[in-house]
Amino acid sequence: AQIGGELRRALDAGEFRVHYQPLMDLATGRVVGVEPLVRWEHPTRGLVPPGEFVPAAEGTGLIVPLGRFVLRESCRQAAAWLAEFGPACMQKLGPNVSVRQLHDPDFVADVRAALADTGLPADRLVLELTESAVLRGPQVSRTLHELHEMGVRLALDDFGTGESSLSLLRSFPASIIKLDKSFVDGIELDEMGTPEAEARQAVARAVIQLAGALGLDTVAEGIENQEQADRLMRLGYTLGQGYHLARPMPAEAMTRLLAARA
Ligand code: G
Ligand code: G
Ligand code: MN
Ligand code: NA
Repeated sequence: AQIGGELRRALDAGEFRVHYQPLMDLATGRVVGVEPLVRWEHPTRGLVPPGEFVPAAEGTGLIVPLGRFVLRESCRQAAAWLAEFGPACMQKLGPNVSVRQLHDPDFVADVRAALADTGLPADRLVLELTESAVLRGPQVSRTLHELHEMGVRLALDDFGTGESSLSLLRSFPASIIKLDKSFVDGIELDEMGTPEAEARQAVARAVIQLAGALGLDTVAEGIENQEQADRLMRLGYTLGQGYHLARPMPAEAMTRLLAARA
């Protein structure tokens, strides 16, 4: 209960910041989009990572206004980058959306207003949803279809970790699959011939084949070294994200990266 009050106060006090991690073309290193990630600039604790407060914000419902803030701020920033650096570097703005936000009756209107007010074209926005968030019945399904009709795209985040990834894709209007980091970890170690590494590679291969068959784009997450990037490219992945490519960073640092790599 205490963190609930703290988060409300922090939101009113303007203590949340949006950092950005680039999505990159693995072959060229060019930026093709960004994932906004919220941070809490706490007056005494310093920069607090989302893992330490997003679950609490989801539990109390504060994720609804907090998510609205992240959406607006990142749409505004992406529109500015789009104007300055051109469409190739800002193909995807991928904010994370919690199930609580999808259940908020104002969510579709909030997205529409954020786009209208910032001038970001709808086709740049790719909402990142997890499988568990999407598997929540007719209300969520209607919301997703309304967003889809607006021209907003949807990405399935952490793909492969859910209960029913395959059947989900039949009913869900996704445009992008994000291969979960757990399948990228150790993917470069197949020369050792361990069953675990072979299984990860088999999943990564199956996901790219599935995406190809369904006409979806893929992004490989959590790439931490060049060997992983090389292996993923050999499997057919063209886009990636991870500490090896770039860590999440403040907007000003992202502007400098875009100036160099757009
Ligand atoms: O940076 P870190 O690994 O602590 O992030 C933990 C989790 O917080 C990740 O799963 C990420 O998707 C989530 N997260 C980061 N920013 C946001 C946000 O703006 N909204 C929501 N709902 N989740 C976020
Ligand atoms: O759940 P989601 O996929 O949105 O999680 C995004 C989180 O993953 C962010 O908090 C981001 O900081 C983190 N992340 C991004 N790239 C890497 C990476 O290469 N390694 C690790 N360990 N975490 C990463
Ligand atoms: Mn994400
Ligand atoms: Na992700």
